[in-house]
Amino acid sequence: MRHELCHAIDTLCTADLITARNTLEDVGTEIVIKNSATRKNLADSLTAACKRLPEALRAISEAAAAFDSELAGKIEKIRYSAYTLEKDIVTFASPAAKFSKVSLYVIISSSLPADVLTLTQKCAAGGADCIQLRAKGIDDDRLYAVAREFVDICAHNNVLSIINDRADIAIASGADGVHLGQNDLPVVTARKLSLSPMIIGRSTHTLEQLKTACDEPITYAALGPVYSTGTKPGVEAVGLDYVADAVKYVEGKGIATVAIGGLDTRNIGEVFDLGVSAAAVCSAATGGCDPAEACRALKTEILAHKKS
Ligand code: 3NM
Repeated sequence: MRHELCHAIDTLCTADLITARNTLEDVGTEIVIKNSATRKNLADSLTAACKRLPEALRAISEAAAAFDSELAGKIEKIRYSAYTLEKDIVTFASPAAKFSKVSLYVIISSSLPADVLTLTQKCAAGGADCIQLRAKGIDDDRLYAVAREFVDICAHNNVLSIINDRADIAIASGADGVHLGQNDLPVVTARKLSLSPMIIGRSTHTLEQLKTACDEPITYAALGPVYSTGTKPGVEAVGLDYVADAVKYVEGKGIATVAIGGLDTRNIGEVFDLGVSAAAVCSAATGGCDPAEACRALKTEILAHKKS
């Protein structure tokens, strides 16, 4: 945008602009607006800068309109890009904004790099909004290598990438976030490790756990297993009642809810009817011979039930 702006104003004579300056008699230099320069944090500074940019561009285009309508038009175009730039920056900086687009969250539960990468590609093609790499019992060097490729594929397909359990691998591989189980790192500690804001999800199986999780800086709470599932054997199902109670509890807290466990095309609509933000699915998405088609079918069902 800076280059576009420089190019657009090439036709103006810089010497004329500088000699037209009158800082000494500028009435504006004496004005002090209370609290105008108070910024509590960098986010405040960003907001102020993002507001000032379009204002400045508007002033330039209004002035240019008096003598060069083509130049005014070019500046207006740059002003519109400034609004999109602000949106992109805020979205990037806010894990919640990023995660708000997620409805189909696929878990790839495999330690075989070839499987992980082809499944990632297929699920992304089928409409997964977010994919989690759940590779247990694999050495760190191999996990890191597969995580990097996994993150790359997700990024190319505009899909969010999450690493299960391991905040260190998530940060090192540049993933969008980490999913932490009840016995993993505290959320605050994981946040401290990361220089940029990351998505952090926490597993919860009871209202007690959910209440604790909501006091931590999480992006989403996973609620499950809704139904008993072979992917997590021996864990008692929490059922739809927990999902309903959890959705109510989380309301207004700015935290997303992700139903998980035993979900497939026949029952995935039920959790969306209760108001969850997303559903996480492993076997129903990746267990058959056509994961892309399975994801498409799940997504169709979700869109028929998801509340806006
Ligand atoms: N976590 P599927 S349930 C990995 O309740 C996982 O925290 C759960 O796989 C939890 O879609 C679950 O095949 C398994 O049932 C999800």
